[in-house]
Amino acid sequence: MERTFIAIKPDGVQRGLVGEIIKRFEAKGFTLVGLKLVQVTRELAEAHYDVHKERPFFNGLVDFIISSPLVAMVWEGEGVIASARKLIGATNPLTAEPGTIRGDFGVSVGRNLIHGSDAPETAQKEIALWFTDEELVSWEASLKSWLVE
Ligand code: D4T
Repeated sequence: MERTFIAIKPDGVQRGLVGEIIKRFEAKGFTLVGLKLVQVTRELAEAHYDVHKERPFFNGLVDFIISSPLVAMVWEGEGVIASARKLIGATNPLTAEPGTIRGDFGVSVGRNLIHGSDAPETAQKEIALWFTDEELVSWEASLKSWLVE
């Protein structure tokens, strides 16, 4: 079953949006298989955003990610990677559609509340970067037969 890495960034935690954000993934019908509050090290933040290391916003982004705790999660479900990106909305919250997390709660690209893996390869890489196998729990929701044919 497909899995994706989702992080509620420090602004989402500081603004008290953890419950609201988790609620949306639960309500959609995805299954939470990993969850932890993390004070991220600079090393981990740089590894996570390695693909952006030449971009002008890289240092500010890393400083932001390590400025306060974030909530790291793994969610499971059919099509969860692409669907999570839709729930999250466009990178710039000002252009993100209303109804998406960024569209409903954000105004700035540098404070866009949440991260979600953008493809199967990145999901796999990010899950391995943020979680050990022991931290992930495989379980079947009793609601499953009411969510999936
Ligand atoms: P993430 O990776 O956080 O889910 O965001 P996106 O996938 O939607 O967008 P991204 O990889 O292009 O950007 C990564 C991260 O950098 C911040 N950012 C981005 C920023 O601070 N300034 C910028 O100009 C851009 C493009 C926001 C998300």
